[in-house]
Amino acid sequence: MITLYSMPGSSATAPRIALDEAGAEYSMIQVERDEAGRNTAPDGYDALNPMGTVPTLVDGELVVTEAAACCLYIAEKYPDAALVPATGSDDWATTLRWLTLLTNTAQASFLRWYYPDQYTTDEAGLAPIQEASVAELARVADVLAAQIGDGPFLIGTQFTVVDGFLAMLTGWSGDLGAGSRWSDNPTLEAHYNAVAQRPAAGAALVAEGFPAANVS
Ligand SMILES: N[C@@H](CCC(=O)N[C@@H](CS)C(=O)NCC(=O)O)C(=O)O
Repeated sequence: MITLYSMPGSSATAPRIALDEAGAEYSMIQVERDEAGRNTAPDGYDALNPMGTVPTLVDGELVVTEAAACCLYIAEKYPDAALVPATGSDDWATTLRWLTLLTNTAQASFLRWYYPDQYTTDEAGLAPIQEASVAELARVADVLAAQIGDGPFLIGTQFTVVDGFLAMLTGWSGDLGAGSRWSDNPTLEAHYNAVAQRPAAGAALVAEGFPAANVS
């Protein structure tokens, strides 16, 4: 059975949505934080995930880290759930395109906003790093909204693991405050609601501390 190592509302949300959409049986182990905000991972966790971050997915002997990789692994393991388009199709390539943008540009930018101290040793540099992240995230939001168009999902009417990933990031963007929230964009708000209205994905989002559909 699969085990997902997680922290509430973390990058593990995207693979959790994928597991729930697939109807997979799995267990979750929470990686806690100490008073200083650092992970206090269970013994042996660093051997599973040398970066010390969440998520980590363990399936028998297999260990998968990186939220995007976990999502793709789940999609391939549960083909009946159709959580990615057929391998090699145009939609599959497009799905990889947006998942890659979400993880290596958007998610990375959010992590710089959340943890600016990991990107500079200069106290005065913290605020500028966050400001640059907010600006980059605004650009990405516009690009994503243009891709979604009438949607409701990133590649039209098929829900994929990338939509769960995007809903997670839209949930995070609430922390950026009014004016910078991705849900301030009507297209991204409609996208979030379309994901949150799905019984499995919606329940996972709420369980991770994100808003239910149509909560403003
Ligand atoms: N690229 C990694 C990023 C993982 C990551 O940075 N996760 C955060 C939580 S969202 C984390 O575990 N941070 C370490 C900490 O909070 O101590 C992934 O996608 O899995």
